[in-house]
Amino acid sequence: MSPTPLDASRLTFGEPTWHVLGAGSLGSLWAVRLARVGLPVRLILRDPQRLSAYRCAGGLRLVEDGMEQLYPIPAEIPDANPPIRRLLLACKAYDAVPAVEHLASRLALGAELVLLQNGLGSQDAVAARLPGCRCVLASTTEGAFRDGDFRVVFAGRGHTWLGDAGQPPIWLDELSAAGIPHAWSEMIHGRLWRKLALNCAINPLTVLYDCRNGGLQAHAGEVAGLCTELAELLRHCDQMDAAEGLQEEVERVIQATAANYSSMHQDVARGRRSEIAYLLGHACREAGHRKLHLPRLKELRQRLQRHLAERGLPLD
Ligand code: NAD
Ligand code: KPL
Repeated sequence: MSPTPLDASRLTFGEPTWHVLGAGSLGSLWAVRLARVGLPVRLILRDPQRLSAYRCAGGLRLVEDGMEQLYPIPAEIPDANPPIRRLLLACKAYDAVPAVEHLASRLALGAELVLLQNGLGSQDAVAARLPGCRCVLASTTEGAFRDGDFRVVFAGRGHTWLGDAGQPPIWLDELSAAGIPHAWSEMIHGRLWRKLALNCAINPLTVLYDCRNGGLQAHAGEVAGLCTELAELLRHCDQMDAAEGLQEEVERVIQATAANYSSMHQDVARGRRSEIAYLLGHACREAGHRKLHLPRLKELRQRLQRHLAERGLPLD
């Protein structure tokens, strides 16, 4: 979808700025698309060193359809002064709570946050720390990666589902104007659970077998066993729709992404922390709370943790 320049007459005076925390892959992708249709955007970078590196770089570079463009979006550090009314939290799940704790004093009462984290667990932890704010959950199939400092490649067109228990927010119009394909979902938890289950069935095995997603076709029985247990967990978590046809979708995703390395495989191969605690860890904790016996999932988590420990990576 190509972006539509925003009709400035639709912007009311004092339209909240989109603060974007995390100038990584998805944060940059969102910041650029919002800024280039004239919406107010400010990046929040980790510290003064990152801010000065950003200023030296002259802005964010986005590579889209093979073309690179520079976007000099204003940036600041978390300790800056202006209050925040709208925040896109675009960091990894394990960074979400420390990031909002650092910003808490700047968040206006009733501030709205979009939580872009994969998996489950970080969203509730963030919301619990910000009782006066609205936390909208997001699940996306868009793909982007960093191939340099403040340089991001838009690698895969996709869709983002957003939702919470309330009514759709008015700023969805701004996402449309910015060409960010999205839909409001009253079943956002179901979507996040389904994605979590897909990630649990695929990502850890690609790490353990050191293979691309397609390599799991040689381990179809193991994948099927995991899907049986994941579907049982989803049903016990009242996610009937998310449990439906899980194994078939996992097989389809393995086939459709056969040439790709999963995100967890990429993290581990680069010696980076994985989001295991919010994927397999969350699944195992929820099974434990419900006293469910899911031996394959439990064993998979133990194998993955041993593998991470051998490489000196965090187990959670
Ligand atoms: P990323 O690592 O590329 O970017 C995260 C950025 O947040 C980094 O630049 C990091 O320095 C920054 N950050 C962390 N804590 C911060 C803080 N306190 N203050 C300022 N900056 C801080 O991560 P990503 O790939 O954009 O992923 C974000 C989330 O989206 C993850 O949960 C990921 O699983 C999910 N996701 C990513 C993709 C993708 O294609 N990249 C697709 C689907 C889902
Ligand atoms: O979401 C993915 C990931 O790698 O995290 C899948 C769908 C498994 C594709 O690799």
